[in-house]
Amino acid sequence: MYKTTLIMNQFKNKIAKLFTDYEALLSRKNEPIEGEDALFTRYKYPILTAAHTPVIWRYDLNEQTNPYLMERIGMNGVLNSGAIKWNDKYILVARVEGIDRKSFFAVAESPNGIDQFRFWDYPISMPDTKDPATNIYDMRLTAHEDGWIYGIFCAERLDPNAPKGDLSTATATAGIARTKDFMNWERLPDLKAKSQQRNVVLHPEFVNGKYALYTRPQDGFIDAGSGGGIGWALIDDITNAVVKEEKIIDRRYYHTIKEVKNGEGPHPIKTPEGWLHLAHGVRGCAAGLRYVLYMYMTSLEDPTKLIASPAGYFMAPEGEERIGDVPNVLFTNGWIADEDGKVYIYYASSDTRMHVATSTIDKLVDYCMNTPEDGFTSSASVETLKRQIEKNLSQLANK
Ligand code: M1P
Repeated sequence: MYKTTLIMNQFKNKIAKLFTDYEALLSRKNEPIEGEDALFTRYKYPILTAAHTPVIWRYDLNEQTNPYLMERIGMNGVLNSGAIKWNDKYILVARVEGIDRKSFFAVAESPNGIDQFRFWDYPISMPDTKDPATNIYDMRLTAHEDGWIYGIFCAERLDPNAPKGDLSTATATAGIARTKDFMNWERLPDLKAKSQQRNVVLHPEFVNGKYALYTRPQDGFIDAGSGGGIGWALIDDITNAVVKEEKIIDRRYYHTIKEVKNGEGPHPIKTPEGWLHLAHGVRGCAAGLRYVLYMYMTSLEDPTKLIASPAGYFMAPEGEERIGDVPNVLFTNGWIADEDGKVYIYYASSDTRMHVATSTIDKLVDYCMNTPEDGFTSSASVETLKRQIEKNLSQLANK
C-alpha cells in the first residue's frame, strides 16, 4: 500500500516537472544578437521547436495507460510557418511535423512577436478535397481585401503515374482554404494549373478586379525544371482557381543564389516605393542544395514589373541554423509588418525549427533599392566593386 502511494506520487511529480520545464521554455525571454544598426536582428533562441508543442499532444498523462510517462506521439520539428497580426497577437500557422513524417498545421500566438509563442490546444483540422492529400505544409496567409483570410499551402500526393513500386514520386499542388478565426477553415478546390505548383501565395489586393497569385511552376515534385522562376497569374474565381496564363516575374539565372529554384515567401508588403518581396533561392553544391533568403521589389502600378533586385542573399544559414533534418536551409513563408514600420521575419532553419529576425520597412526598402544588382559574371562583380571603391576614395579625399 505504502509502495503504491509512493509510485503514484512519483508519477505526479514527473508530470509536474514536465509542465514546469515546458512553462520555463515557453516563458524564456528572447535576446537580440545583432545591434540596432544592422539590416536585420537575429534572436538568440528559436521561437518554436518540437519541444514547444504542448505536453498534452505528446504525452498520455494517465498512469494506468502510460506508467513510464513516455511520449506517445512524437514531434519531429516545427518549421515553415505562415504569419499574420490578428487581434493584436502575433499569430503563426506553423507546419508541425510528427515523427511519423506527416505535417499538419497548428496555430501558435505570441504577445510580442519574438518570444512566448504558445500553441493553441488543438491543431487545425484542415478539411480535405475529394482527392485527399497525404501531406500538407508551408501555408502562406493573406488577409485579402475581400474580407477572408486565405491559407494557400502545398498538398502532396503519391504520383498516380509513378512506376509500380516507386513510393517516393509525388505531386505538388496548391491547396486553398479560407477562414475568419484560424480554427474553422473552408477548403476550396485545389489550384488547377498545367504544371505542378509549390510556394503559391495570394496577393492581398485585387488586380484588375481579379485575384492574383504568385506561383512556382515546376516540372516535377522536386525539380523546377522548365519552370523559370516565380510566376504571376490572375484568377477569375478563387472558389474554382485556374491558372490560365502565367508570367514569370522573378527569373532564375545561372550561377546565382537562385540557380536551381526559387519561391515566393510570404505575400509582399506594400510600401510607398513598391511591393517589398521576400523569397527563397536554391543553389546546388557538393554538399547538396543550399537554401537562402533574398529580396526583390515590384512596382505598385504594375506588380509584375521588377523594380529592384539586389544581388545575392539577404539571409543565409549561420551556426546552429545550418544543422537539422535538411541541412543548410533557410526558408520563410511568414512575416508581419507593424504599423510603426517594424518587420518581424519568421524563418525556419534546416527544416527543423522556427526563428524570428526583426528589421524595418525603411531599412529593407533601402537595402533593395541601393544594393547593386547581380552582373552575372565575375568581371561584372569586379566592376561593381570598383565603382564603389572609386566613389569611396573620392568621398574620403574630399573630406
Ligand atoms: O527542404 C527545403 C524546402 O524544400 C521545399 O521547398 P522548394 O519547393 O522551394 O524546393 C519544400 O518542401 C519546403 O517545405 C522545404 O523547407
